[in-house]
Amino acid sequence: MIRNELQERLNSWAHVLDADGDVQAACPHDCPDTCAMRVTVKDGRAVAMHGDPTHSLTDGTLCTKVSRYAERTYHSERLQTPLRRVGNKGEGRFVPISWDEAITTVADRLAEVWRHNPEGILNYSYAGTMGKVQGEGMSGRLWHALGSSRLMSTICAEAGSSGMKMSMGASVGMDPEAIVDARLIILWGTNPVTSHVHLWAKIQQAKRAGAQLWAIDPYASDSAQKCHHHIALRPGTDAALAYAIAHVLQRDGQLDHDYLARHTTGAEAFLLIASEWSPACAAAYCGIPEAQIEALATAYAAARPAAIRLNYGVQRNAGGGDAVRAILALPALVGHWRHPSGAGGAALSTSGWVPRNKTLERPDLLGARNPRWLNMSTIGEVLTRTVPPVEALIVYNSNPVAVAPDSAMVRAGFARDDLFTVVLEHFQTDTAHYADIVLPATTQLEHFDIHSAYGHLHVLLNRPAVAPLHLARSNSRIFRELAAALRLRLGDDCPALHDEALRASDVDLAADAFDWNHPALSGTTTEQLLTQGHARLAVARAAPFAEGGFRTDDGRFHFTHPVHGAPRVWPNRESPDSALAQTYPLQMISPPPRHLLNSSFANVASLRALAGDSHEPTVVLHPLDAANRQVGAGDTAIVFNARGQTRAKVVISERTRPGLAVVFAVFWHTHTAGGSNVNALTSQALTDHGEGATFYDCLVDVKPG
Ligand SMILES: Nc1nc2c(c(=O)[nH]1)N[C@H]1C(S)=C(S)[C@@H](COP(=O)(O)OP(=O)(O)OC[C@H]3O[C@@H](n4cnc5c(=O)[nH]c(N)nc54)[C@H](O)[C@@H]3O)O[C@H]1N2
Ligand SMILES: Nc1nc2c(c(=O)[nH]1)N[C@H]1C(S)=C(S)[C@@H](COP(=O)(O)OP(=O)(O)OC[C@H]3O[C@@H](n4cnc5c(=O)[nH]c(N)nc54)[C@H](O)[C@@H]3O)O[C@H]1N2
Ligand SMILES: [Mo]
Repeated sequence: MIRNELQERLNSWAHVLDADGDVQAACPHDCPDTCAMRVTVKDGRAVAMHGDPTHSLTDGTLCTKVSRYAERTYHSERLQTPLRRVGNKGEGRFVPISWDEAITTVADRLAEVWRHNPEGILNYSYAGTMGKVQGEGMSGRLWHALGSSRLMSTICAEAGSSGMKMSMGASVGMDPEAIVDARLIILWGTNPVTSHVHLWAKIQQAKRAGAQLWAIDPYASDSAQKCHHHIALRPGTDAALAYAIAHVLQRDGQLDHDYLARHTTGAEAFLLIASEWSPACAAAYCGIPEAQIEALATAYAAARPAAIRLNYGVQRNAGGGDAVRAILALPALVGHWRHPSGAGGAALSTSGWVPRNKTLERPDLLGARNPRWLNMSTIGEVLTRTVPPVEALIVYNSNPVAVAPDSAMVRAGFARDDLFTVVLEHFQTDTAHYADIVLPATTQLEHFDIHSAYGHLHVLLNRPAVAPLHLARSNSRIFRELAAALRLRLGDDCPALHDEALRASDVDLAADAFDWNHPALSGTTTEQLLTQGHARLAVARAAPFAEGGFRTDDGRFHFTHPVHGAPRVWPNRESPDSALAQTYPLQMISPPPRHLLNSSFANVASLRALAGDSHEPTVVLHPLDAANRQVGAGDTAIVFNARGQTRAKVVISERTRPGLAVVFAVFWHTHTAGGSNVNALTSQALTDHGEGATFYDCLVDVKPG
């Protein structure tokens, strides 16, 4: 489609508000499912949200959280006006100011910092919305024009995506929806009942048709409890388990030698290591029965097609990237990718299938400048130790004070008096408490956007259903206005600020989000997107790698890497075998509860009223560990280590292993008794690949509170 027509058609999407009736929208949240939604509007007010029945994965239903999105939008605590801090940082005392004063204050300060050190400016943003327009569309252009410090977006998925890139060349794999046809499904470090319930519906469909379900998870998660088999390994030992499965496949003559020879490289080196990981050896290391490894390997070789759904829970520890590489090796060893249904292989992220336009954020505006990179997973260290220091921080689409590891250091950084902090938000979050200026942002019901997904192969549009509430402005508008204000102040010294890219409308940004000439967005796909608001990319569902064709340079699956060799079995940084375990003997993981979305929704009363892990912070302990510490069910306990502590209500259950504490996350600090959530305990250590966060690599102890 020619660009003018595309823009015109997108324009009609962005600007028509149905007075009464249903408005087509997309769920903005950081979840693999990215649902197509319908918003019922009455008298200019959104009154109900529904899943779109025409979208194959959404299939007419929304999760419990997002069906409350209108409650969140019309929440009495929504930020209404720009605010200026009058109290101490972190205290939460602010006064309302006008937008003029807010933009002037922010632009003056950014210009002042820029004049002596452009790298003194840093953005902190993640996937509060996954939309291309309200995400980094306009903001990315501004940071590139200014040449400010660049943020490494590592807090969630970078270890796994690096591992996937090393093995397969990109974040590609099975179409997750193809899983309905699998005969055996392994849920490896993922809890879809909680974290992407629409895929769970497809898995259930496969189960009803006779598929055998296995969960590999240290905790008997809601999903693991619904599987036929559950392997409750010690956290961070997945690579050893994968090697032991490979050991059995090799020993029992189950390798697909033809596939290995034609479509892979490095199998010999991988299999040599596997030969050392006998089931007995791995069983001892992983803390599981040897018979489970034998049974899983045998079933995995026999079932056709067999699918592995691995997700990010598996890679939040020291060896996360190599664990993903070792797991991805399994379908290549037995040729599961060959199955014509497309239900054989592995699915982590689908983002590599999306024909993204890599110039949306206009990195070319940097010219010859090469600003430093700073890692969001170590924001505590970045703000307290980096030289020259970060002097201005602009936070949007994220709540780092609550979600980043090692809260004490994060808070010390945000509390710096010489740091100027701006927070664009819906609510007065833990992070907004530390802002100098708070700017009220629109929600997905109030702005336009375009989306792709990381757990399915569709693209979606989001039409604003209602006008912005109060004085809220969209991220894209705020960054456009800031760019204009900075152009006035710095234009002659920073020519990139004059670029047209900084005047782009939301529709221009949407038109720049994808490569519309790519075959995956063929004419009919784009037409469908523009008429029904969502469309499946024209990517073959069936067996993308049956004949190789991986995204690596040579099209082969890579068992080894030229620099890093074969995947290693890394001990956790905070391993139960380490000296630290003498003082803090429990391993702690902090996965998501069902009705919160990272730290979003933590302030929605009707969700918090539901019983269970989203009601209040809890710590799940094995009966033996609880008895040893004299804590009883329902007591408040203190979970602690050298970095800090948090209070949580004790749940005693055999759903966890002896030696493993499970604390569901992420509640706001301000909602937690004692004022510190679980990230007071987590560390800023990084993963083997991708410099990702290691939230689930953490030793603690528990005492009565
Ligand atoms: N309801 C809800 N949904 C969400 C989110 C949310 O907060 N709430 N967050 C969204 C985001 S940002 C993401 S990244 C995804 C995350 O969703 P998933 O990728 O499913 O990952 P997690 O929920 O982090 O962890 C899944 C499981 O991994 C297990 N696990 C922990 N450590 C290990 C280990 O070492 N090995 C193995 N095998 N398993 C381990 C945990 O016990 C947990 O049950 O979910 C998204 N969806
Ligand atoms: N202990 C522990 N910590 C974790 C995790 C864990 O499993 N355990 N999970 C980690 C993972 S996987 C992730 S991805 C991170 C997620 O961490 P974040 O990306 O920070 O996600 P949220 O906590 O949901 O915060 C998103 C914020 O963006 C705001 N927001 C939403 N839409 C908009 C918008 O359009 N404009 C503006 N300006 N703001 C908006 C929301 O109000 C919300 O406060 O947390 C990590 N932290
Ligand atoms: Mo995430």
